[in-house]
Amino acid sequence: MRRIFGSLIVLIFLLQFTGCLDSSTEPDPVDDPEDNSKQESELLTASADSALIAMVNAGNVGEFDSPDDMLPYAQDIAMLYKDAAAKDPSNSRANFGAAIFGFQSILDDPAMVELQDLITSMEEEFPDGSAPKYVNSYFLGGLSKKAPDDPDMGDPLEGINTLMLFIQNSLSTNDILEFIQDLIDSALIGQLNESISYMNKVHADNDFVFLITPEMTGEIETYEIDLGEVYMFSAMMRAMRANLKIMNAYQLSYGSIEDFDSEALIEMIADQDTNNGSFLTLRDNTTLPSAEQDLIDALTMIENAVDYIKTETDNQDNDLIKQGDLMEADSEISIDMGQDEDNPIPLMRNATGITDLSSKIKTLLSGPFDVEFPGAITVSFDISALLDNGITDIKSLLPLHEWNLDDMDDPIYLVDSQGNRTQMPTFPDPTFGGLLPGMTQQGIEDLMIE
Ligand SMILES: [Ca+2]
Ligand SMILES: [Ca+2]
Repeated sequence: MRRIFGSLIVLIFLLQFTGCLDSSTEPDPVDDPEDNSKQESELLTASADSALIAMVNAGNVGEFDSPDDMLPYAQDIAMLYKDAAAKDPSNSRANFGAAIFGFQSILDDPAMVELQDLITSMEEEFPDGSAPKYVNSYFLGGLSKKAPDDPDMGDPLEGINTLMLFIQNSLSTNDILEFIQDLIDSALIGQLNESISYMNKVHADNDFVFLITPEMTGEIETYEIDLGEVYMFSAMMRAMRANLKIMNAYQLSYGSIEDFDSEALIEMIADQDTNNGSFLTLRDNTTLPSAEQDLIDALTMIENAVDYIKTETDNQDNDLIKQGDLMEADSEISIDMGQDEDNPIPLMRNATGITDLSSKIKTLLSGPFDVEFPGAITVSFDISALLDNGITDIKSLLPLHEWNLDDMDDPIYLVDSQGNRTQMPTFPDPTFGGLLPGMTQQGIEDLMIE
């Protein structure tokens, strides 16, 4: 998780370049209250810009030993941009700064603080050679400084058990998976909601420009960010939010952990399965459809970026994304996909460039499409059915089966529709909630044989 915090900070650091001093719009001295707000907004924006330069300079002189040292700066910068955006919602520079620097507030989310504390306490709690070292090293790789090359790492199951109990007793909820899902909702998706809403306001300003000055980078060049890059940021944010929503759409919690071992896990899953538990059920009816919309919107943002950049008339030397970059990408796509007659998805063949590729992916997301399998079998897929809540309980898709918990060596077996043991899985819903429209049990068997 530290690595994720680190990446976020690095992202913030990279995006800091977007906040150079570019106070091209001097506030006009007027006494209209609305203009006063505009003026205050401009002043706050200028303060945020200065704070940004201060942060970069502090970093440049080696003041930051760790990303945490940057946080106070980032907090100030975010607050100033947000205040400026609140004073004047049409201040696109303030909205842009608030969208980018708002991400630091993820670290202030109470659940995130709790998780950071947990990780810190974990590293202190388990000395080298303890059983959870195995878990630390392999399952949480990167979190732990302990090396995974110690031959005596202990029994992995014992390690998991100890670690799970430790986590359970350390968190405010004793269910780590529920905790993580809530954390993703509140901290990550919550912040993306906020940043996307700030960024939407920037889109309205067709003349939006940020210059990344040498003062910001210590380099000789000046770089320019305009709506072309802004649309790309917006696309990335929507794609990230869609991924998080999809990850978080189903209930992953299967209950709290009394004594975590493989038998207990199997018993819990069997209990969830036979008693219609909430494990792997849809958490609500809005998340997946809104993820689908985010994906489509992300593609639209990419198309907007391409449209904007292609019609730019200014000198492209200083642009982060240049017209030439897009032409190169277009020609690579048309060469690659033009030669790709073996692509199993006929719809995806012969894309002519970024915009065409984007529109093809939108089609994939919006309804059924064919996929060709060996043996001249064509199967229809419909991702949109899943994103339209086609599956409310993933457990209900499992092939017909019986639990046999008296024999933990063989606790589950497949049955056919008559209840007899079988090797060939029998699917209660061969369409998998509409993902495979028109699919039949026979169709699946044909595919498995092929
Ligand atoms: Ca330019
Ligand atoms: Ca540009």
